[in-house]
Amino acid sequence: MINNKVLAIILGGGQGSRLYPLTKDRSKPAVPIAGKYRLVDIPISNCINCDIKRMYVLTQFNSASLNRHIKNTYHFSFFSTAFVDVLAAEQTPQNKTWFQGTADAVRQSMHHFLRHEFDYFLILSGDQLYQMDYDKMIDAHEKSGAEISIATIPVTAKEATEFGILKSDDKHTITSFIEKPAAELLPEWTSEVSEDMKHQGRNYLASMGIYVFNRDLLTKLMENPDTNDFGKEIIPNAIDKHKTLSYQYEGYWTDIGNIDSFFEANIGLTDDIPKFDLYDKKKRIYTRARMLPTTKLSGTVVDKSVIAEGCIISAAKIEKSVIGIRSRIGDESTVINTYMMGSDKYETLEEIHRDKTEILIGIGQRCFIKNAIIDKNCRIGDDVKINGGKHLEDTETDMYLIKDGIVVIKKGATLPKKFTI
Ligand code: ADQ
Ligand code: ADP
Repeated sequence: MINNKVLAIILGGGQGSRLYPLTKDRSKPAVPIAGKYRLVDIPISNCINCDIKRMYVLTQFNSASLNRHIKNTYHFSFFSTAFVDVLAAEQTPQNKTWFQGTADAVRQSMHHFLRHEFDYFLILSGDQLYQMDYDKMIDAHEKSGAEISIATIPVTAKEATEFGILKSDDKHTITSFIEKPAAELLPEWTSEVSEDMKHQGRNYLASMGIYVFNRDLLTKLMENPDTNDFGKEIIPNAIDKHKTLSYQYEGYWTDIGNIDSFFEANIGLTDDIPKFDLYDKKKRIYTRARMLPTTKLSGTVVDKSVIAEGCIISAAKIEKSVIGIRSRIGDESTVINTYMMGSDKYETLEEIHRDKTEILIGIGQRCFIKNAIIDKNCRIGDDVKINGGKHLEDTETDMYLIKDGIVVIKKGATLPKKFTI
């Protein structure tokens, strides 16, 4: 089944600077999460789960890894009109610049979208972790007679300054909107929320950056070349002129746009009952089927961790960590509170001898690694110690970056034996 009323646009990221260095060599949607997925798998899976099967992923730069992932993962029937297409910022005779913002990205790709038949644009962010049934939002949009709907969620005062904050009337029509208000302005922006939300101190209604637009309206709004951003311009300008519905959601939703929230979201998967449920049969998260062998563990005490397929592990201890595909961790090593993304390939004995490789891909022996993100294909020598935490200052070298106490080892970096951070 395909929902023929909706065309989904996934905003795959601008410069991706807040997720640097994970976005150094890849576009944001291609950043690996949860040991075996990519960021873009989240909105794509949410769409597939409600039969929205025509999707464009807009990204600022074309990465081979994103294209390969999409091409190898999302195959629909030969007879179906379903597709997932990546549109990277392209220079055309009319447009010599990159996307100037989220609305500009949509504007520059409008000619691709309007070739299709549909009634509603569903605009999604590419850097959020959540499972949502967009069908219900589209239904509410239709029933209310709104021209725009914004998915909203109650947030705390601390979070409110990071989001678009709005107020709505008793019919959930949005009456005012402010993008990322300064803390001093917050007292004017509280909303009526449920008892449960009030109890959690979540008194502000935030935009989740998920929008439904009637096709004709967005087409018209995109004709104004001076508006570049949904949050800063399109939405605040539109609410007075076009009925805009607040579609309130209270499930788990988190923005994973920076290193800290990205790390927390991944490590959160190791909780006894994670807020993000990868085991829900009806809300599946899809990714590339890689046909990897099972994981082999020997002599390792594993506590509260998730381990992807194809790993070879003989560490002493793995605790509260997410270990990605094809990871190799050597004898007597300890890994705590760490997200290891894994690697793209196994090194064969032949290759190791031929290249006289001293430090193999993965984590060597007797290492101690805590509070770190290890990007793909890193080579961590024996006796390396990484002790991340707030005691470390933000810094960057060729091999790693430290941000908010989290040590991020860059993709493909080699840490020599006994290296200490
Ligand atoms: P932000 O997340 O700060 O706020 P923005 O930086 O515009 O907004 O990003 C929205 C999404 O678009 C992200 O997934 C981002 O990666 C992507 N994006 C940004 N620039 C892009 C570009 N040039 N090309 C393609 N994709 C791009 C927005 C809203 C707030 C709302 C929060 C909720 O503006 O009102 O509260 O989302 O997270
Ligand atoms: P994963 O999703 O498993 O992380 P990637 O898409 O990053 O995989 O690819 C893993 C490895 O396999 C990379 O080293 C890449 O070069 C190689 N690879 C995968 N698919 C292809 C392909 N179609 N053509 C060439 N190389 C590929």
